[in-house]
Amino acid sequence: MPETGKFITIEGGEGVGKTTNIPFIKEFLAAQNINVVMTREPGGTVLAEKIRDLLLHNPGESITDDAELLLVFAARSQHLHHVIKPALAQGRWVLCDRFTEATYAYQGGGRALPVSAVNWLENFVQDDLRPDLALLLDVPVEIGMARAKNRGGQLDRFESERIEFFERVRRSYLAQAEQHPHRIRLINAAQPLSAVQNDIINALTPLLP
Ligand code: T5A
Repeated sequence: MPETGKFITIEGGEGVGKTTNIPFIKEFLAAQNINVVMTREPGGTVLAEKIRDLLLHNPGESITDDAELLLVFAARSQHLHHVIKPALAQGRWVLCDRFTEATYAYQGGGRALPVSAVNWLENFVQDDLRPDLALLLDVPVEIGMARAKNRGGQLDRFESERIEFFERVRRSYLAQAEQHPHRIRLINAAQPLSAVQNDIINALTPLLP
């Protein structure tokens, strides 16, 4: 039986630099001879990508907060079953752009749904599977929003929320990092990119074989 792979996630509010840093992480791990499966949430399978599309773009009717939470976990169940668990079982590492910490932040914090509901669904869908390491990129909300807007393109359903929503998202992320310091690493993403990437390497190094 191969050793189980490591499950790494990258988290943070809008425009913190997740997309920018994912190729860097992949290259860093490849240089250590670690073969990484890259994926994202919501998404990662055919059905989960369809759910992502419903969540990020207006599906023609308003989505209730409860339906949003359940759709996120429906997509996650597919993703875990078809992609994440098989890869980990083969000893491969998985690098996922967002995971359940985002649900605590966006649905629990942003939408103010009961954290107990998120927690129940997390246990139901994931059993005891949790990321080995969540890299939490943090910047003040105004900086992240400005970066996301400067990048151009249309804002999606979440990006169109008010600033208070993103303040609640950020508070939830910071509270999670305080609660789970052993598996959520807080990284100051307002630093120059080279300093952010140095912090990412320092967080990943203890997991290397
Ligand atoms: N969602 C997701 C939920 O509500 N619940 C859930 O459970 C899950 C899993 C998905 C949406 O779904 C929601 C949350 C999200 O709203 P997404 O695909 O993850 O969305 O995309 P976004 O969060 O919208 O990510 P963005 O693409 O907006 O931001 P990134 O990827 O964090 O930022 P990035 O890398 O594109 O960088 C933005 C700009 O900043 C620059 C970059 O060059 C780029 O121009 N930049 C820096 N500039 C200066 N200094 C640095 N250190 C920089 N780093 C990056």
